[in-house]
Amino acid sequence: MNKRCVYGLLGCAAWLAGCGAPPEKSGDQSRPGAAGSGIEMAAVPAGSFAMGSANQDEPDQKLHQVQVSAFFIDKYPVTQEVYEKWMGKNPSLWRGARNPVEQIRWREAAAFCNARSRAEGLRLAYDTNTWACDFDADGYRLPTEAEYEYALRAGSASADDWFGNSPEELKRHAWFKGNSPRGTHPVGEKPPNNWGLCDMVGNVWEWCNDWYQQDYYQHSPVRDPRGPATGQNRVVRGGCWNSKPDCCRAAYRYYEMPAYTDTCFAKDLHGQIGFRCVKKQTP
Ligand SMILES: [Ca+2]
Repeated sequence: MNKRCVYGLLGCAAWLAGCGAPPEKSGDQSRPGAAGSGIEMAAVPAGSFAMGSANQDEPDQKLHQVQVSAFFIDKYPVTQEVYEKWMGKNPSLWRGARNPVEQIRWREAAAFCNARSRAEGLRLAYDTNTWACDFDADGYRLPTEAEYEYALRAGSASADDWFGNSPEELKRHAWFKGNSPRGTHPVGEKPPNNWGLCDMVGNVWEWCNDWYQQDYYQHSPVRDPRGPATGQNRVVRGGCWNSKPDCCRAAYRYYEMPAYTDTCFAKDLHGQIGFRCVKKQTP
């Protein structure tokens, strides 16, 4: 990854970008009828895809073939109303019930996954002492970096995003710096991708489960890569409301310290990292 998309103020990693989905009149991510806790999810089929970029200027994005097992993923980033309902607080800077929750640490996102699993009687994915992820558990967890890119691309062979790479299409499909100069937007305002997922590009960066390692793609397994065993930073993906177009590419890798809430010193550049959950599909 490179940090050229970052606005480094006072050494703080600044963030960027935006995207959206189908108008949801009821607007309630937790409405009855959705699976489990009422949060709408989509079924992502097993498959393989070309992960990364052919661009030689991106040394951490080496193009390689990856196989991904089937999983479920939230249709939207976790909203503020849902996070507050489950966790009893809302740390977000850009307030709005349907806006993505932001300004939460990686561990807080993992804790939300556990709370959701507990409420549904599922086996917790995260050990609350080590925060290691149990991929065999049927409970909720954060997506792997490979799952995120696979779900974002949604079967498209486009080198960039599922909607192609034109600036106009990016404006139509995502909230990013080009159309969202200040803050997040309610989830689902931009069109979904082919698998029904909204805001995968833009609006908020989204925490992934993986530790970030620049050369990980050089030696990662073909099947269900889960990131290096340890690291200092966790991967974030998809770009945010303050991102330049390059950071909104499906292959673009970014990262942050897991203890960081994204509240850096740069005023108006806060509130850029959110998350969504996945869970395994049991045969
Ligand atoms: Ca996003």
